[in-house]
Amino acid sequence: MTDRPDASLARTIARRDFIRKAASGTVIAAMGGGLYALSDHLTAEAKAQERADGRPRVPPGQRVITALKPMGGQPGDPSRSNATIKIHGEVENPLSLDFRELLAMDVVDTRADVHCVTGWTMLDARWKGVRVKDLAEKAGLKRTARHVIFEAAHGYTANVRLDEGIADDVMVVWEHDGRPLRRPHGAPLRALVPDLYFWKSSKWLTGIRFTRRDEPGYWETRGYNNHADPWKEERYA
Ligand SMILES: Nc1nc2c(c(=O)[nH]1)N[C@H]1C(S)=C(S)[C@@H](COP(=O)(O)O)O[C@H]1N2
Ligand SMILES: [Mo]
Repeated sequence: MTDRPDASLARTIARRDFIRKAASGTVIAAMGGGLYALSDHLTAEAKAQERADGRPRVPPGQRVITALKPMGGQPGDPSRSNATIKIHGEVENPLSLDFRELLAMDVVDTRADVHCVTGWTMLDARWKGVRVKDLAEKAGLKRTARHVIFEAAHGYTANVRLDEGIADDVMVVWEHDGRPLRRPHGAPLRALVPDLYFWKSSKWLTGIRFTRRDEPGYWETRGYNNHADPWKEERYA
């Protein structure tokens, strides 16, 4: 095996994998340019589960996928040493934190399910990072703040209502499943807003801006729902 199989070998491997997964009751779907494995077994199993908040584990219209898929976007600089994240807007003390300063905060290692609007759900993904709530507190969030804008490289933004943006499980993360985020998944830093469709989780995160007024972001101004609650299937505007 070489590190970089050529395209035909990659196709052969993908095909073998396809046959193996098909035989085991798992289907592969092509979406967003890539192949990925949807598991009917896992979907059925998880559909019977309930979350602590009483909602079903799998939101309506979703199927369970076995590994996080890179869904694209325009990457920023992946290096940790160049990374800074601005906490600004409706705060008393705007901050610009580098990677070391993030590591010095209360670092959380947790699990969260994520739900992509294209129909896949990834269960139990592991994430390491800091809570947005803690960042907001450190910067001195003003009472005038009503919305959170997750700002990313090349002008990508995603808007989240303040109460949902500073919920306990909303984070800035740099590790997924025990490894540094890979570049397609937003290295070095991405937002994680697990209970809204995954487009709200800006990759290549550069800032968190608190605002008085709502500011629909990249997908929200392109036909997608402003709120994006997977349990209400708020997919489109
Ligand atoms: N900066 C940035 N962040 C982004 C996007 C993007 O295009 N640019 N795409 C979003 C969408 S539509 C999804 S589904 C998730 C996908 O994350 P993943 O590629 O790690 O699966 O990232 C979100 N974050
Ligand atoms: Mo997406």
